[in-house]
Amino acid sequence: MNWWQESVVYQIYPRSFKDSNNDGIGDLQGIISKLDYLEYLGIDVIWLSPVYESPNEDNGYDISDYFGIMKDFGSMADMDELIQKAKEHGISIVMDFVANHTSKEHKWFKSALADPQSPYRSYYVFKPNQGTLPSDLQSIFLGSAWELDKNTDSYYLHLFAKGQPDLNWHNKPVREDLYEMLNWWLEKGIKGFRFDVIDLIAKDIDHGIIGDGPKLHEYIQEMNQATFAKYNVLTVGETWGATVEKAKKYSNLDGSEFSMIFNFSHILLDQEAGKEKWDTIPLDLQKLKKVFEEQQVGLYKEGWNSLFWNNHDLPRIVSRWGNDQDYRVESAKMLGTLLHFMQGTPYIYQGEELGMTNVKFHDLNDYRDVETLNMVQMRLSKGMAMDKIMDSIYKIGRDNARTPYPWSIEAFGGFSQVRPWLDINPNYVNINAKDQIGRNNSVLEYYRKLIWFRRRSDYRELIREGTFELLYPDHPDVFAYQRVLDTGVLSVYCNFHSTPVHLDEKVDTAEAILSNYDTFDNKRGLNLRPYEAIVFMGKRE
Ligand code: TEU
Ligand code: CA
Repeated sequence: MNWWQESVVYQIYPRSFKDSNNDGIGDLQGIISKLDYLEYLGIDVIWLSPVYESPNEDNGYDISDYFGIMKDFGSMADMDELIQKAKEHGISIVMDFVANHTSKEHKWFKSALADPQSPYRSYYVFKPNQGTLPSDLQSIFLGSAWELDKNTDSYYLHLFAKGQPDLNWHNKPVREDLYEMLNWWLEKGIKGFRFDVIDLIAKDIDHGIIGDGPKLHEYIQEMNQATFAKYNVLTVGETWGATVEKAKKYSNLDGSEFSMIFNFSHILLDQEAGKEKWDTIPLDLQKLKKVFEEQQVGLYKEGWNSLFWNNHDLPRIVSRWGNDQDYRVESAKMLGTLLHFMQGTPYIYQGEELGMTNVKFHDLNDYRDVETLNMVQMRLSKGMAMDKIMDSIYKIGRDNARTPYPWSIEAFGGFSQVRPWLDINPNYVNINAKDQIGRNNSVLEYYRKLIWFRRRSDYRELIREGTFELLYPDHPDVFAYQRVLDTGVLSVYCNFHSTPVHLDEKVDTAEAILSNYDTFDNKRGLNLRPYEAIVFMGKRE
């Protein structure tokens, strides 16, 4: 067994977690001050979104110095202190490795722009200006993926924002420099990396290949050997387009690539293939069941899953697929239950454990995300009405996930004493950590149980190793499954909707080990109330 197969990861978006010096921006000392809380929650790994030096065009996902800490967040001494103190709390730090692109402020890119003869020219993807754009390739953040540099009269490639020029991984010195950086951090005691958009690094623009370039796995294996293979660490690749077959390769149990990947196939089900993410469609529960079944069964003994509903790019799950009005607490717990009893390593995104919701700012000026602001410009220029645009931001915009963490009912949620860089969700007066810590039926205390089940309970082997069998595959409201091992069986029943459900099953409430309601309604069978989740031990008939 690998240690990370029994871990629960907690993702921190440092800008929004805790501000220690009251400048409105979360920082490393803020995180250090909350390590007791994280230990109480029971997680053992922090995935830290980027804290490197960055001009923040994309909030740290545009790195200008991989060996430095962003001043907003503190210093390298603070980072060393975080690594050390986290360790004392039994928590490992996994860093974010963003190397599909750098910032345009990185010294490599500056040198490439300043001098066409610079060796750093070939670190990036340039095309001479021949009067038109090199191609009609679009940036993932909308608009052309090519930007003209007037000085050298050439275009450079940026698959994301203009300030995020793409690196050319086909150039060996690029890879070697990046590996050096990885090793430097590993030597510091980092316990792993999350690899940002790793499926894009081997792009072959001249042949129209963006994702999954022919050399992708060669590079990942090379990087593995040159860096983290020597350490017992957790590595997770962010792969938007991974099928089960691809996932097997990326997370091969022989250790040749990553520990696991972030596979988005479940979370993209409310988006239409080939359409912009902003045009969402309703979730089809049958499809959701099918996708999870494919992953759970397909990767069994062949690879390893990560389990997630949220991250810093996704809207809050309780608003997305739960019910954040009448059943916020129930649906937050149900969604957590559904995920945490599957095989894989669960990831909790900050605030998910409180049942945090999406936010609605009425003034566009209160939004910060570059992706959102680009989209607004694009759609306005196409004549789309502002209220329709705002609706799509409310649904799927990334700032939903990025509002500051609500610690208490104090001003600004106790996140800071000044107005934060992005406003706090006004519902912090009802949804905050202080209110939920130690309160028996809070979402937070429920998440503590979920974590305990995986990490410390007698069920942990079953949760880690059991097979997955979907129950009621065609039921329109129920998502249920069994985990089976020769030592036992766990059955998880979730009502995914607000319609009460009756299942014709014998129920022995003595076998129930977890439920998101205080009482059972087991008259004449198994009755699931709105968003009810129950976990039984023992085989179901
Ligand atoms: O995200 C990859 C990515 O493709 C997303 O930008 C995605 O398309 C978008 O968020 C959907 O809304 C990673 C990081 O997680 C993200 O924060 C960065 O902006 C992006 O890479 C560029 O580094
Ligand atoms: Ca601060």
